[in-house]
Amino acid sequence: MNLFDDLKWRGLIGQTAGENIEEELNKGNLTFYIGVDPTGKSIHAGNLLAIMGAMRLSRAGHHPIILVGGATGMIGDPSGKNAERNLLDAETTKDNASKILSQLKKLLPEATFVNNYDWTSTMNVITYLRDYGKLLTVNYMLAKESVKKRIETGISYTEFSYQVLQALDYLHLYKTYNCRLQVGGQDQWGNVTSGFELIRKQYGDEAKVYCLTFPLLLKPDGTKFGKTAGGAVWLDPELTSPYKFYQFWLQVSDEEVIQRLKQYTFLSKEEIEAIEAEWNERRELRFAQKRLAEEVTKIVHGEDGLAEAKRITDAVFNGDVTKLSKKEIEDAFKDDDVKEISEELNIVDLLATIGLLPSKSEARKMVQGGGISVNGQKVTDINFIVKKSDAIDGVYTFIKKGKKNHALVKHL
Ligand code: 629
Repeated sequence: MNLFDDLKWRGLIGQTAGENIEEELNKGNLTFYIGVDPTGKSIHAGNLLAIMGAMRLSRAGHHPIILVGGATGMIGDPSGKNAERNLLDAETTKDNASKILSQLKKLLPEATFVNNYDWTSTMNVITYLRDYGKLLTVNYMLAKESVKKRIETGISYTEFSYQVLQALDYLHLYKTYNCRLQVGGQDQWGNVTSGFELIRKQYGDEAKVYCLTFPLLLKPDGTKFGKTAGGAVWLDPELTSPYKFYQFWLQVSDEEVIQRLKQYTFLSKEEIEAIEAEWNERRELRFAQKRLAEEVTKIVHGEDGLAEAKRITDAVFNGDVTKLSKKEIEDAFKDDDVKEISEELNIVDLLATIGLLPSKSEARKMVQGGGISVNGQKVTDINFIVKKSDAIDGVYTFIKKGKKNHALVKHL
């Protein structure tokens, strides 16, 4: 399948600009770019879609430039935001930029990396206003979604100008690298086309430049994909452990899973169709979710990260958490509520105290019925004392109720 049809099949073609973009994409050999602002310490699952879009273009024979927005990160993109952003200082931006850069280098080692601070910080204000400001009208800029929706509530001149900086980047990369395509998520459409406009104002309509955005699909309930109760799903293993990352993909709903396989893996149409067929035989086995989680975790955390995620998953859901270290347990349960206790209780009192069972009598029944295990050992004696000295690393006791429910007790 050619690149354009593949992107279309995956639902990754949002909006496009430029004549015959389909042909150009299928031909290969275009230099293109995507920008990321260092407004946070890490890329997250939401951004990953567009980054993987860039990886797809690269694999199809185009040449990626990754721009880190050292300058734009200090201004603040109003796209997709309802209110003015807080300004980040130079040091935070720089620190974020180096972290994001090393993540991107792992995903796209073949790319050329640039930072717009290099050409933006040295630009003279007279040049900015005379040479470039004249090429974009305020009327054009006001018509952008990112600006329009802030007209009532207000937008600073700073954020209003953001699109000009991004446009200047595209122009700069066009001149310097013959970069002729900018890609980004759907929210970037306004900024991406400002650059397209600026290049064509300067070089005429013959300039063969293009824009492509990837649609950001929402979850069935209308909320953004890539967030959990604990917040965003980050690529940085310090912020979201490979185990939690893997779990996030494992929990994708049946409604969405095939779509996410198309968007977030490099599996072919044939492979995805085969997965879908197998999954459809017994959806409750979550075969498609498992393949999705494996593929994305491997892309982001490598084989080692995937192995770690699977080992912890196995210990938590099927086996024995005593095989895990204190750090792995803390990692695995970081966003869950860990029940803290300061006294040694018998199993029945403990189960009721931490709320794993609604009452002592139900707790007693459950223990006697063989439904409870403590640190991987079945406990049927209702007088069993859960001791701190028996805890994993002297801190954690893992209690399992039936097959699916569990609680982690932290001894104070
Ligand atoms: C200068 C800065 C450029 C080109 C792009 C940029 C960054 C851009 C932006 N992008 C988002 C970000 O950095 O803000 N103005 O968080 C984010 N992007 C990935 C996708 C996105 C977008 O990194 O494009 O749509 C999220 O999926 O929001 O010359």
